[in-house]
Amino acid sequence: MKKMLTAAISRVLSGVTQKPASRVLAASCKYSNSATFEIKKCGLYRLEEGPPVTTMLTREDGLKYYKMMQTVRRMELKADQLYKQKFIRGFCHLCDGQEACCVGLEAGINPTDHVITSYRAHGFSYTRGLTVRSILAELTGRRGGCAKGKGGSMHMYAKNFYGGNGIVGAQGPLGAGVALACKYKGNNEVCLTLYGDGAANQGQIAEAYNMAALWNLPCIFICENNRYGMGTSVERAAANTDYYKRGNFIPGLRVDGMDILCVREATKFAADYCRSGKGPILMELLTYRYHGHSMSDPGISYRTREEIQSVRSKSDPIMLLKDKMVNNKLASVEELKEIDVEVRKEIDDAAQFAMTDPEPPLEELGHHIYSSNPPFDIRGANQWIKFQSIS
Ligand SMILES: Cc1ncc(C[n+]2csc(CCOP(=O)(O)OP(=O)(O)O)c2C)c(N)n1
Ligand SMILES: [Mg+2]
Repeated sequence: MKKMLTAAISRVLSGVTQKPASRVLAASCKYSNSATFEIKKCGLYRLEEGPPVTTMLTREDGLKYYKMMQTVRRMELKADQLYKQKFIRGFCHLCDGQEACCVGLEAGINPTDHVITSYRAHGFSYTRGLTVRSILAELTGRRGGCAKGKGGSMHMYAKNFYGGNGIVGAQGPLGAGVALACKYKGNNEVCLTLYGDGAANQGQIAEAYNMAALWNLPCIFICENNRYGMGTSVERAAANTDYYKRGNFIPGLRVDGMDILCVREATKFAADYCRSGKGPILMELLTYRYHGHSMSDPGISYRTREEIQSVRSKSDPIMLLKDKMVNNKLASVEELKEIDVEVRKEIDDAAQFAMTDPEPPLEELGHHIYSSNPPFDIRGANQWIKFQSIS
């Protein structure tokens, strides 16, 4: 009897400790297909109604968002490492901490809609469809990079993604222009025009608001308020830190930019608003960057380590989604860990490619200046150096 009992206990224990694939499969039957969540109410400006305060998350979408956010996080951490190893040179602005913004915005629009952003563009490049490989190879200036190694950190482009813009605020008028094209073509598409809290103080942003409102353009202006423009806090830079009200005549939403579900719902609301022909709308996403402004900024001279730590421990976007999914049986901790392992492998493979792919040959320096044009000569650093521009 005692022997039988011992054997039974050991069977049970071995089932707990070893975890073959069949067990994971059996466990998946215990998952819920979806769950409903209460989300934070958005601040509203010139709007009677805002996005819903409850939303449904399917297990499938939850797993997809988790993997995408984790990929962006790991890709940025790898970029940090490659930069320190001098594989990446020049400017490099990382977006870890802000993952719920790029992933949540993409979840609220269609791939046929349009996105334009600032130099903090790696996450958007990925969510708009570029591979990690082509992004990291662009950072290291290699041939297989998404801009053939000639754009670098700030100049990545994809279908319906217009970069990657190094001049603070310059993408504001361009985004309004893309929205004008949507309206002109009557295709019911919208343009997400992103800028930072620092850029929000620029004149050209106000000019873009004005034209977009005058012409009723389907433009969603999105201020990613990560609390700092370089080393200057929003309180020191802006007379009015309610960025969602700064469109004056344009309605606005203030959104919890650390909660992917809030971002998704607000984006759907804003896109519906634009598609119904009401003109532009503004969203302020409250978020935070863990890294300094760029790789040359350690990011701790104008803010405390405690502040960064407190955001990490209380409102990390990946942790928030993970908790929601696990507490509502949409996924298990083990399953999410398996995703982490997969993501790490993808990033490591991509980094290997980015370090070993050759640089583009010098003769190609002048190529692709225009997307379609007959070849023409261009001057190099002096009049005797000539390159060819070939589209
Ligand atoms: C027209 C112009 N002015 C100044 C700069 C230098 N600059 C680069 S980033 C930056 C701060 C922008 O901060 P914010 O808009 O909050 O974006 P974040 O970096 O926080 O994403 C400044 C002043 C620039 N690139 N372009
Ligand atoms: Mg900022």
